Amino acid sequence: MTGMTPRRVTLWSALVGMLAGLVTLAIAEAIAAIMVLPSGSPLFGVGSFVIDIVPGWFKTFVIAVFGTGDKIALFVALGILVLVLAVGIGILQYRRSPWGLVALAAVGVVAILAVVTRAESNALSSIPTLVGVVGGAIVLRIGTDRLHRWTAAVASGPERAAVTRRGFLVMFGATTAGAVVVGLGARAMNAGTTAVNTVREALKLPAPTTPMAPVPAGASLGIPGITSLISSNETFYRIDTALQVPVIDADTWKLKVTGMVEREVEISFAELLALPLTEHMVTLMCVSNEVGGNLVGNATWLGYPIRELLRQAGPLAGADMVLSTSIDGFTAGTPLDVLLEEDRQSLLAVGMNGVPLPIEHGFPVRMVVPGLYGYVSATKWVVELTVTTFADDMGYWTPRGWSALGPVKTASRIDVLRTPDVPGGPVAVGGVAWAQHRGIERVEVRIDDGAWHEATLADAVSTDTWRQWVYEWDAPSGNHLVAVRATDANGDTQGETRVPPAPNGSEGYHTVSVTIP
Ligand SMILES: Nc1nc2c(c(=O)[nH]1)N[C@H]1C(S)=C(S)[C@@H](COP(=O)(O)O)O[C@H]1N2
Ligand SMILES: [Mo]
Repeated sequence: MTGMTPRRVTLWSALVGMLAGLVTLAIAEAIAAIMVLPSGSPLFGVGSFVIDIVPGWFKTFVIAVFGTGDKIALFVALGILVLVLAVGIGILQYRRSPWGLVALAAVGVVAILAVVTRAESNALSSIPTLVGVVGGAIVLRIGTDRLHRWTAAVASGPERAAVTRRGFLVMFGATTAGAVVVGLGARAMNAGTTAVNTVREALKLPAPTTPMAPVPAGASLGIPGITSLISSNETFYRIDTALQVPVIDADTWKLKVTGMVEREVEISFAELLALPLTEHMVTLMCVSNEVGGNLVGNATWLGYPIRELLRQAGPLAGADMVLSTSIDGFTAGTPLDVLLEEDRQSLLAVGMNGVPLPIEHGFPVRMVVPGLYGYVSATKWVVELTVTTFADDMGYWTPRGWSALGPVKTASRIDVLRTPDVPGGPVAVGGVAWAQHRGIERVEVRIDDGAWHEATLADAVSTDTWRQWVYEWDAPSGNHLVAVRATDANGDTQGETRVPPAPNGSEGYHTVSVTIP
């Protein structure tokens, strides 16, 4: 059956268009799922765009006709629209290449406009549709070319026709199967994320029983360019091993305290929220941060002291580590004595900067321990605390070349070096410095090979947060090297010798070169 009637060719070109549409949507859904960005889904974006622009009387009419099935009716209508467009694009590309591609791009632009104008969208929301359209265009192009090859080969005899036919059908079948599997899987994930996000957004966190002391007005220097005291949840750095961020239903979440304990403890999310919660500002940091890097952020956390939960379980003598486990299998090993310290606010956090933890930062519950790098303490999506020993257990990163213990090293960073508005005027050099749980006592700046000059420090919020600093420099013209170093409250100055992040944190002075006109 290698003969090709014009009708059959049109049918196949329409099917190629449908496949291109399917691939576009499948890729877009998959990328939205990987980015934990359900608002990036073109189906969702266009659907919600239609709901917004449809006139009120029409909405009333649709609801009157379809009742609670109104959303389904919308998606059926959208599905028909996509189908018609895809068929048209496929036929167009076959008959008038490259106009099918142009039409696909135009549809893509409209979909992206719909997506990025949604209230839930952010700067990255256009990416899934964009990449999806590129993928769809490639399939449209290749599929149409193979179809041309097949139809052209029909004239060269049955053998050649059979080969080209197989080439087309294999490509078509394999791509269809892949797109269906990826698309359905990703759509299910996005739907799940949307559902959890809806619950998350509706969640009202209780007020802290132990609020933190008011932040001193002098904790921010108000100098443009210096990292703001509090990192927003949107810009807070994110580090994890999760290819697909765990999306946890808070209603079914449970935390177990097990291992070397007198009695196992289990707690639900509702029970956790009902406990007296503590609010505390902590600068969290990644051990992988290079000197001058930005894998560090500061937030106000709301949570229940881990020490209280551990006390309830009653750690047995001989235990010296708590292995916290994430729902995705990641683990961190934290010294038991650190978690039990009375004056260290190690929290099972539920809130970040006044809202429930964002999904990618550990919703519904994560750990935050002041003074330790994230990889040994800050387990997101935490579901189990096992009281154990360093001799018996290891956190995820320890067998991978990172130290079992991870106290944060004192560090300082230059964020801004603002040249004067008038030539010869002072230059503001500023940034942040941190030595979590010890506190920053002094920050100094060195120009070229000169002496160290003490910078002005912003007021400290506590020893657990970074401090802004600024130094006014009467800069002579020319090229200069500006270096910064910090000293913690124990009087220990950060090391000058450069040390890479592995195995237990980078060291060295952050140095910036500048040309003063
Ligand atoms: N479940 C889980 N929790 C995790 C990690 C991870 O890979 N998986 N990474 C840790 C590391 S290395 C760091 S630095 C912090 C980062 O937290 P953030 O992404 O909220 O900034 O999370 C920690 N918690
Ligand atoms: Mo990290």
